[in-house]
Amino acid sequence: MAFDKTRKIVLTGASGNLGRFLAGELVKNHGNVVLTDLVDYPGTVPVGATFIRADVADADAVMSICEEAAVILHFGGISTEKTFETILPANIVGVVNIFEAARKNGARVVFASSNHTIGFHERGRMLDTDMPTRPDSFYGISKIFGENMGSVYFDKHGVESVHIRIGSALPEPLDERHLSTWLSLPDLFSMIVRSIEAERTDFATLWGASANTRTWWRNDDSERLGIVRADNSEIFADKVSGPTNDPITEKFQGGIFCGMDTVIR
Ligand code: 15L
Repeated sequence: MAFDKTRKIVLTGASGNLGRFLAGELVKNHGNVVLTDLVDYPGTVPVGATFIRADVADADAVMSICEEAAVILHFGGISTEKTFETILPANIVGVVNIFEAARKNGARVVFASSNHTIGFHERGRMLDTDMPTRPDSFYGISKIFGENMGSVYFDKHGVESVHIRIGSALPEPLDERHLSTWLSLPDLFSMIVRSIEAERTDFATLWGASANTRTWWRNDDSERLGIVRADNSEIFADKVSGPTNDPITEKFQGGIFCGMDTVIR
């Protein structure tokens, strides 16, 4: 059965770069899009969407925003390495609140996970999504926590979720590492559309990268969800900047995150 486009879709992190891109695309085809973020939406809220300012760490606010949602696209929280004290409410408590709201409402969750779940694997090593994680930061650990929440909530409560381990989602790749990790914005959106519309997802994990010639990632749940990637970073190979002088950054898939100081407060 086709997805009913009048059903409610909630997008957290709507005021961020990816959030704003997704909001603008979603309203073209969906009639009930609710956007939320801790900070105001920059500029005009896309016609057809509603914006509610809220903190994902606030369980009551999340529960109320997600009432009767069919799908929750969880792009909210912290998107880089920060102190554990900052990560805890935004990315740990926040993701618990999202999955609880999904369980209550029978919603599917699409989670913006990250390549920093596997950042300390060496560059050039081909990874499958079911290989051991190797986080490079508190941020990466928080994304593994989100994926594990999806696993438990599916096995225990039947809550479906799709976890997109986003590489570098940018209009164009900027450096050499991005030639392996780049995710074009159209490829991101087509992953979101299939994640919303697939009849069933169960618990699924995707590499959030385009069909890059220099990829380090293979074997995810794309085929099962009907996801086809259209773009390849190789066309930008002559334009990107070369390697940095930092041996840690250059050695590992997570790049600069691997050398960042990970501190509690
Ligand atoms: C991420 O998870 C970050 O949110 C983004 O800012 C980039 O650093 C990206 O990963 C990346 O690894 O390129």
